[in-house]
Amino acid sequence: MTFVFVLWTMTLPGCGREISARPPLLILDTDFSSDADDVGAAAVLHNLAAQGKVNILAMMVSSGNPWSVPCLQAVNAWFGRPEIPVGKAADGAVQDESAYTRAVAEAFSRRPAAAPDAVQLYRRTLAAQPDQSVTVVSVGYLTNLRNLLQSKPDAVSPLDGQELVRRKTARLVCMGGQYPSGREWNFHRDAEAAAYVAAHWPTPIIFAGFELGKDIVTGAALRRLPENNPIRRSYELHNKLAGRPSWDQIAVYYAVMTANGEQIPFWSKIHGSNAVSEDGSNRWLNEKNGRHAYLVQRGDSAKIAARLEQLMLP
Ligand SMILES: [Ca+2]
Repeated sequence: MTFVFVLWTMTLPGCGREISARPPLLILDTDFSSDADDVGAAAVLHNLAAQGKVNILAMMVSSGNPWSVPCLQAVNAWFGRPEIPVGKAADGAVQDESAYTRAVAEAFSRRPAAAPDAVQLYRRTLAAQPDQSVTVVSVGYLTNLRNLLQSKPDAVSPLDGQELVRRKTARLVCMGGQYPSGREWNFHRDAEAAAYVAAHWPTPIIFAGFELGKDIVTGAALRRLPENNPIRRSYELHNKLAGRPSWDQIAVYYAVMTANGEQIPFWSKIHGSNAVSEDGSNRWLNEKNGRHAYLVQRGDSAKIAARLEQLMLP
């Protein structure tokens, strides 16, 4: 009890040093269906939370796959955080097949909780946080974030979505696009949403592109885990534990580490502006005062993969 009390007093607001002991606040927005790296990213996030490096406020699902939400809830419960609220996308979201969501949800979900609408959950969560405090990490479609930006004032906040995001978020870290130009899955599956968010998001966006994750292969080490582990099971169902690129884990890891002020040698930033077209393709504009940046790999691929894979294990 004493130990718990001391920890609590250290995190009470009041002076700068105590406030800095609070882990950064984060919301994860994931499609959690068509690929297994979302599951790997959730594992990385939970393990960083267990190290006290992040406070997971909420998670959102951007896919319309009916098993994505219960599957994500099952993963959260597995890591001992069943209380994390999970928001579901509005009708009309991208419909994805998944090799693992139903099987993992049915095997590991004891009691799926009701899922609120993602925009309502975003608004409620953001409105309750200090100004400029929340990092949003998107590793799926930008559907929910577009809907959030276009939301109207309501009972939880007199601010519209654009102003609420401007007030409460520190930045968006987004796995999407290809740099300096290309056409990538997360953008083209809901191209209108990707273009809208890139053009209207009012705080900085850091993009982690297709090229960043494709050679960072993780997942094979999960075969060392017991078979009744939902992360291992997801990768096994997805491609028999052959390993997958780590697009989503990179975005989560980068977001959490930099939110803690830690220098990571693996990537550097190129500043400018990301122009997303109606077909979901994107191209980089070298604008001096642009609000965007994309990440370029500087470190060794094997070292990055080893770091991320280690964070996918319990
Ligand atoms: Ca994803």
